[in-house]
Amino acid sequence: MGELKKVRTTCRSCHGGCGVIAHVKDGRLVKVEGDPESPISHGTLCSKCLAMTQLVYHPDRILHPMKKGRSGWERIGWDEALDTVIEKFNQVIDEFGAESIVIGQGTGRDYESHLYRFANQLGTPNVLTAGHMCYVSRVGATLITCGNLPVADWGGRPQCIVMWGCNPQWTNPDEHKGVDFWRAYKQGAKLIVIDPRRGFLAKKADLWLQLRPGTDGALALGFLRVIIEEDLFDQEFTANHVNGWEVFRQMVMDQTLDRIEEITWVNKDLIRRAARLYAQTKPAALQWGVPTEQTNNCTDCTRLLTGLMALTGNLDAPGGNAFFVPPPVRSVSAFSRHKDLSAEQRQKRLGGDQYKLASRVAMISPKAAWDAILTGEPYPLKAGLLCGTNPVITRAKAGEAYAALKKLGFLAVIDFFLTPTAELADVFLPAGTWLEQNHVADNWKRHGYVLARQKAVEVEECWQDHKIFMELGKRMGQEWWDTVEDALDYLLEPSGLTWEEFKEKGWLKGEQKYYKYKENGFSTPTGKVELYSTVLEKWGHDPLPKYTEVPESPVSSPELIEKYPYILNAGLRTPTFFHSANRQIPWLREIRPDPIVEIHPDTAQKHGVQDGDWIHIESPRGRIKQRAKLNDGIDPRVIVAEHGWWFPEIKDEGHGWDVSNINILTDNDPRTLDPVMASTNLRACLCNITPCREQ
Ligand SMILES: Nc1nc2c(c(=O)[nH]1)N[C@H]1C(S)=C(S)[C@@H](COP(=O)(O)OP(=O)(O)OC[C@H]3O[C@@H](n4cnc5c(=O)[nH]c(N)nc54)[C@H](O)[C@@H]3O)O[C@H]1N2
Ligand SMILES: Nc1nc2c(c(=O)[nH]1)N[C@H]1C(S)=C(S)[C@@H](COP(=O)(O)OP(=O)(O)OC[C@H]3O[C@@H](n4cnc5c(=O)[nH]c(N)nc54)[C@H](O)[C@@H]3O)O[C@H]1N2
Ligand code: SF4
Ligand SMILES: [Mo]
Repeated sequence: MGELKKVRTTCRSCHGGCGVIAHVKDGRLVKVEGDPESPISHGTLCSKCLAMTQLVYHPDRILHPMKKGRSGWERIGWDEALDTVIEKFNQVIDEFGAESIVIGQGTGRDYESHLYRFANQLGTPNVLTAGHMCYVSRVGATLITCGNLPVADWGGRPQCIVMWGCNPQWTNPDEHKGVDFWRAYKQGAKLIVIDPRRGFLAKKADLWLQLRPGTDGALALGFLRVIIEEDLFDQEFTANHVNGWEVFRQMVMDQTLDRIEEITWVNKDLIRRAARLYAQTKPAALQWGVPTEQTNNCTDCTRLLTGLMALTGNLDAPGGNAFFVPPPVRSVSAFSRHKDLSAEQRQKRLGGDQYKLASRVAMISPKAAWDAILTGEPYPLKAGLLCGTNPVITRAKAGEAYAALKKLGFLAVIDFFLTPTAELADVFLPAGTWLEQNHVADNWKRHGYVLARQKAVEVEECWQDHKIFMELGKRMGQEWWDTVEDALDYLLEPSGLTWEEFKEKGWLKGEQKYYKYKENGFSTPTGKVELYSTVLEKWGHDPLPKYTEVPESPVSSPELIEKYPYILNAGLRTPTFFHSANRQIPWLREIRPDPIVEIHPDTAQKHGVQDGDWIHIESPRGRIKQRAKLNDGIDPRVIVAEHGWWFPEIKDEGHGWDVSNINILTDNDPRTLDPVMASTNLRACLCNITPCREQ
């Protein structure tokens, strides 16, 4: 019997951060448990992490590099795999230029520092992430508005919490985990929930505003109207720290609550009560969720919500929305060497002229990538490397994503499993999970912490992503370090700690200070909160935020209503799955075996649908099927569907990618995207439902 070893590390089965004690016996992970000393999770863990023993040793997991030959996938060694990628990349660079290579990742996974460093040294401006519709969009819009991302300060004891399209009990998004919100709530804070669906928090809320999906920008204008009209705003703050206060105030006063009620479906008296409660309770924290970004209103909505924090004096206030001070380590952007990308290459960024904010935060929209592959315009993409992303399932208009990736001349994918996206690749590189890596975790977040993630186990030939980027880069003559740990020493250098010292310590926290603007102003061109944006004005866009009607809605597309009478709200997270991941993990799949679409009982009755029936959901882009669950907590005009579905148990190449994949139905037409960020309308398009004949 081997000895039991306990390794303190940090989870990353979602955006990560929870402290874990990994139990290892004979080099094998046998169990994970929560670390009670973690400042992020205080000993709690969720089902995704608890099932890691099943993911790490899953029989379908790919444990060695592979290349696609005539008769399918063939096992190869790392040398051959890396050389194949490099050879192809060099060929494309010689013939077409480095910009014809696309490097991509999905949601935040703690390796963007390495991915961007690789891409920048390669010389390609074309990095594809999920950031256009998630988080980076929030960071980009707040950078130009108030210089940094304001994060709900749960530790500062907010007395009022506005949960604006966020469900942290299930999603534990980004910075702080749901447990910190919960602690703040339990201390007696008032709760306002803004959500089209009556979920766990809406049931607990003092006020629940059940808005029409996608109309958050209009509702924010309604809040602002009440706060300004009733003089509930912080006069000192607006007089001294807001750029364009007078024009902004006038624009808001031009809105009427009757009109806002009509747009949002929220009763105007309820808007008034909620705005008063938020503005009159100090301090108050507003937690925004990703649905506010997955619209054509992404940038403006984020700016309006920032306006609410600013007007009520909650910006950088304890218990409000703070700018957390990072610990002294190198930032992702310092590590990434964005300077290495020449101005000439930067100018070639796909869609850069059009989506200026996306370009400023160094990424492209998926639509621009698919167009370049499918049409060769403005120039062709010829090769790609995708790490930890499954665009065939997770990007809008999945049929187009599939066609483009299938056509791409050469594709390498880094993942654990042969997903529908990985099946389209020429080379597969097997990644190590977070239990198989050393890293300074959470360094991309803005909560003021970095956390030690240390290797607990090694599994066959799998490499941690960071190492893959380093080894590819070194073979292309790029500047890297000998080992992953050497690179971590560099990341940690400003703290005076080495990786070995840091991993013993476990975590570092920046020294928090509030109201920094009182000394230094805000990091914007005017030093003020730019509710009137000088940056957007320079780019030729409206400097004032506004609400623009959702492009496919009962209001903007009356011609579609007869055929597609319902609003499809696609992408509700569920606790056990992370986007397209985990469908093959027995413990997790057992909890939620089928893709679920929620419909109101009245709507179900109209279509002769019973709870549990399979139904077809159809939009102008296509048709899929999911299993109906009746829910009277949604509006009868709204359909709420899960995203991320494919079926690993279907053993052909497609793994059922087009059976229940809700993104077959969503759209990416440029006319429907956010004009500066290219955000996609994932949470509001039109659809119809019909019962499936075959159940
Ligand atoms: N309709 C609709 N679509 C959506 C959304 C929605 O709300 N509605 N949400 C969107 C949002 S917010 C996001 S962020 C995107 C996410 O989009 P993606 O990031 O593309 O989605 P995932 O399914 O999380 O990632 C896919 C792959 O990463 C692999 N993976 C996990 N961890 C690692 C790792 O450490 N290394 C490597 N190499 N691979 C790893 C998994 O096995 C999985 O196959 O989806 C978006 N899609
Ligand atoms: N278990 C699990 N956790 C995850 C993920 C996952 O796939 N699974 N994904 C991760 C990722 S990448 C992200 S971005 C985060 C997102 O996490 P959150 O920001 O919490 O986003 P969601 O859970 O998609 O939606 C939050 C709430 O918004 C409501 N909502 C839907 N449409 C609208 C709308 O138009 N307006 C408003 N105001 N509310 C709306 C939903 O009903 C839901 O209750 O979660 C992360 N955590
Ligand atoms: S919430 Fe995220 S970081 Fe925490 S245990 Fe679950 S998957 Fe891991
Ligand atoms: Mo996301």
